Amino acid sequence: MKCRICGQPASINLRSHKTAFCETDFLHFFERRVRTTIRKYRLVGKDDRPVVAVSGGKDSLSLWYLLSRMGIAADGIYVDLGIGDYSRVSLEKIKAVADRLGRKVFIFHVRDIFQMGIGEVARAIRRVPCSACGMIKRYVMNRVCMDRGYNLLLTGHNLDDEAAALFGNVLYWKKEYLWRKDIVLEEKEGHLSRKAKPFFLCSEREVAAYAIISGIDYIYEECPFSKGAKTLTYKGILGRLEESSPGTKLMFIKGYLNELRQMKMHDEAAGEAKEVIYCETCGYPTLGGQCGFCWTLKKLGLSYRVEFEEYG
Ligand code: Q46
Ligand code: ZN
Repeated sequence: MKCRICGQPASINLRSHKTAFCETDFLHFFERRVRTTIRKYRLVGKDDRPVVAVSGGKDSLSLWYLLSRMGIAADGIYVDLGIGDYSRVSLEKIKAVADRLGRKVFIFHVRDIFQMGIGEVARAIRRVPCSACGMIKRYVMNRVCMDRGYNLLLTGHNLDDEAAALFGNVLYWKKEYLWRKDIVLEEKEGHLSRKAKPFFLCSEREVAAYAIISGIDYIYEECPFSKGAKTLTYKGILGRLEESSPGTKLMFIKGYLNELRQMKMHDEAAGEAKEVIYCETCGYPTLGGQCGFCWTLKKLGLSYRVEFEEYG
């Protein structure tokens, strides 16, 4: 197979786009697509002060690197979950990219604040690790935005992540989550910062190829708590569908975005604003009383404290 642009032997075959590229032309193709997505959905404006949620994996580190190549200067934020070597190696990879880009990274150490790792925190509050982790990460990321003057949080979620999550929400008709996902979430929805996902329409395989070709050293291991996660099963099912009908995942997600746009326009026209309640301890949006973060600290007998190590 030959590269569509230069005719040299192709290194990556993109069946969902019915095309193939050599390494150099793939990089241009990928960056152009992300740039188009950012413009089309107005993910980053010239007055924005963005921060990237980095995990040490290919998605977030690639995003951080690509933004820098586009001239979008963004610092990073990492939540160190205190999971042994996994967290330690992740942080090493993040610091290497921070050095390469000349950017700063804020590091929140779960063990410093909660005096235990995420697995033990989850057990203490009787939640599964991923649920405790999600709650703490969301809180900490918003805190960095509020305290350090960032107005936009960018994450590396890719097409496969979003398609798997949507598939799960549709399969079990989780209406409370179904229409919450979006490529960009405005702050008026109860979020303290805008949130955007520039890789929403890029597959995991494309992002991995971009990372490898760009020489980004990322952590290959998955978080040990991801083992047995349902989203991995959904990814497998969608992967098989994609194999027999290339482009299915992209159609699924684009169709969802179109439906969502129409619903949001309808809601705005009907003036259906939802009331937001704020945590009585820290002021974070919550369902009532204390937010999950403050409640967890209280449950563990700890006082409210949020601190970050700053690197770079
Ligand atoms: S949620 Fe769960 Fe991930 Fe947190 S505990 Fe690990 S697998 S890192 S995206
Ligand atoms: Zn709170």
